[in-house]
Amino acid sequence: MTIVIIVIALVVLAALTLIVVRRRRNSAALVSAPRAAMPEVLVHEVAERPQLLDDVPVLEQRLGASRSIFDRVRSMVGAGTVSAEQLDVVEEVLLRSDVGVATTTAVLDDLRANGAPEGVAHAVRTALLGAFAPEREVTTVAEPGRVPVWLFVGVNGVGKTTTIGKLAKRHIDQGRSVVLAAGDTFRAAASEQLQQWADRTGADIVRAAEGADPGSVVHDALGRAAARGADIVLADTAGRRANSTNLLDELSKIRRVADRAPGQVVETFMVLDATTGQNALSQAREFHAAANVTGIVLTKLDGTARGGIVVAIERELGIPVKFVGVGEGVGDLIIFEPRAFVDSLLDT
Ligand SMILES: Nc1nc2c(ncn2[C@@H]2O[C@H](COP(=O)(O)OP(=O)(O)OP(=O)(O)O)[C@@H](O)[C@H]2O)c(=O)[nH]1
Ligand SMILES: [Mg+2]
Repeated sequence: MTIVIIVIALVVLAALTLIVVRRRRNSAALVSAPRAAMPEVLVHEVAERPQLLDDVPVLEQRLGASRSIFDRVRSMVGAGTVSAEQLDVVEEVLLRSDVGVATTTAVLDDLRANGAPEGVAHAVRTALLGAFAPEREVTTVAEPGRVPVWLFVGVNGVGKTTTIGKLAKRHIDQGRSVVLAAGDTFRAAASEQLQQWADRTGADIVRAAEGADPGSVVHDALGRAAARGADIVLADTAGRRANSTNLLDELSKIRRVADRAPGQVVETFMVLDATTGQNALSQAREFHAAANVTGIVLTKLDGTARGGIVVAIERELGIPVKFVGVGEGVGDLIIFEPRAFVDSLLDT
């Protein structure tokens, strides 16, 4: 009898031990479960990062010819007094880069007077930075009850319509509803091109037949935007020669219409093609007079452009560059920041 009791007790003990051991294993498995899952999460993140970098253009990688023009300044060694040969190289590089004579002279004067305590590239970088206005704002709000309008002007082929497409995407990504006004009624293909951007970005669009009055298209777009409570109207205009008085008068008229309630023009962007160099400056002067430009969009900085034109525009016209185009894709637009721009040319 005693033996039977001992055997039963041993069996119960063995069973209890087994249960406890199993429980421990299970709880160990629970604790280690998240650890086991972590590598998957990490792999996922690592896989996505390169894509993100592809999507967000990095100015330095997109500057094309602009950065290589500054190679000889970036590679200058030594600090302190700047030699005559170094001054010659800086002068040649700055003129080639399109910063213009006024800025080049100012930078050379600065180097002669103050030397380059932290190296020539650093001194040129600081001098160029001084050409830019310290602040630049992009306005997206109008007076209460009015719809903000961004108007885009410029000569043929500079990138107005493409820039509008890129900006529509940006506004929509930021939660704004957008109405595009196809104010380029010169060619049927122009409003078709804007329609494609509307389809691609999910923006609303108002367009009219070829030859229609551009002012009335803008007027209709404002009506639609007001009725739908849209957040912003982006108005395209036909490319026009900067020296044609009639075309510039027409532009002033479009601007007046766009600025009448329920609309309010909060930004007039002059779009300039960076590859046209100093020509862009003379265009800018003509348009500024007709359209009261509030900001520049400088496109095609990714190609053969010599980026110094950005500096010349700001210094000689006093109009801030607000966006730069660095490619044909919808994401290829960068909010312009002088420091990042100058760094991308001159940082070693
Ligand atoms: N590489 C490059 N190409 C650009 C950029 N912006 C525009 N383009 C190209 O430039 C060409 C002209 O662009 P559009 O947007 O049609 O120019 P537009 O000013 O509207 O031209 P018009 O309506 O004829 O006056 C197109 O092939 C665009 O893809 C840019 O930042 N970089
Ligand atoms: Mg166009």
